[in-house]
Amino acid sequence: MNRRFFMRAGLALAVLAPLTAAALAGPKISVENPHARPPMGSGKVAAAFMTLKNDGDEADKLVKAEGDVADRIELHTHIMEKKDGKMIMRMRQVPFMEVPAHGQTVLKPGGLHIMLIGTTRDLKPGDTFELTLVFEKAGKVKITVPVKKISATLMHHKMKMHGMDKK
Ligand SMILES: [Cu+2]
Repeated sequence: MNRRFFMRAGLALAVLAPLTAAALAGPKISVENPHARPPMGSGKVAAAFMTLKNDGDEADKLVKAEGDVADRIELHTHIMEKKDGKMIMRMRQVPFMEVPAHGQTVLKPGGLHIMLIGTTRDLKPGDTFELTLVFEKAGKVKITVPVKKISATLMHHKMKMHGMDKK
C-alpha cells in the first residue's frame, strides 16, 4: 500500500464521518405559537402562521400541510414585485420551507404562511383546527391551530396583499 492510498482513505473518512453523525442525529422539529387569521368577510381564504424550530443537527424542509379545514392547503410566501413603477406585495406558492439545523423559520403575516383556500367550516376567533405538517425528514407533525382575532392594521395590510381594496 502506498502513501496515496492512505491519503485517500483518510480523506474518505474525513468526509464520511460528519455525514454519518448528521444522519444519526437528524433534524429535531417542534412547532411554536401556531395561530390562524379568520377569513376576510364572507371569504373562504385564511392563513396560518407559526414558528418551525429545529434543534437537530440536520436541516429539514416543510414540504406539505394537510388537513380537512380547507379544500386546498398551500405553502405560500410574499414577494415584492414592480408593477406600474410601484412596488407591490404579492403571494406566491413555494414548493417547501427550509428549516435550518439549530435554527428556526418564522411564518408570519407579510412573509411565509400556510394558505387555507376554500375553508370547509366557520373559523372564528376562539375556534381551533388540526393541521398535519409533513417534513421531508422528520415526517408528519400534528398541530392544533387556534384562530385569533385580526387587528385593524393587519386587516388593511391583508386586504392590500390580496388586492381586495382595489375596486
Ligand atoms: Cu397566501
